[in-house]
Amino acid sequence: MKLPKTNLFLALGVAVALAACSSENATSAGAAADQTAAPAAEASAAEASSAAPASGNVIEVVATTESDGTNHFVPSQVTAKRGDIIRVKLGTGVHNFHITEGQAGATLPAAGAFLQLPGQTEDVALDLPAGEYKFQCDPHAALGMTGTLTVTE
Ligand SMILES: [Cu+2]
Repeated sequence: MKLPKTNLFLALGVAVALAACSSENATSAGAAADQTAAPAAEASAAEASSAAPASGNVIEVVATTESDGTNHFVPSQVTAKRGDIIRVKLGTGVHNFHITEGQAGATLPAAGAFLQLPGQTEDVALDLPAGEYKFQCDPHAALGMTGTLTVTE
């Protein structure tokens, strides 16, 4: 029974390699459907959250607790176009994503549910007028788990 085990290792190796190549949002199975939208743009803009993607892009924001106990959104400064989607992904800890301030007259999305399983995601559609917004994790906002979102048309 060596062969099946070898095949499993090969399959895992391929999966890891694929995940590494598109680390922006390939790590959750739920992301698969949306990844075909703009793989090239994401590859070139990897880690560059300030690069404004085309409308409809998925922008991953990781909510995580570091080993030193601090809590962060990574990135904490996000630029997006109206119509884009923020995909909040849990690293470690328990966090939510809540846009608390923004353009006058904007209808802000409701506070997100708490993400508790590493890798769990929640999509937030940015049906918001251009402007500056603030987001936070509600239980950790006072500890600095906040961020800014710039929406462009
Ligand atoms: Cu939090």
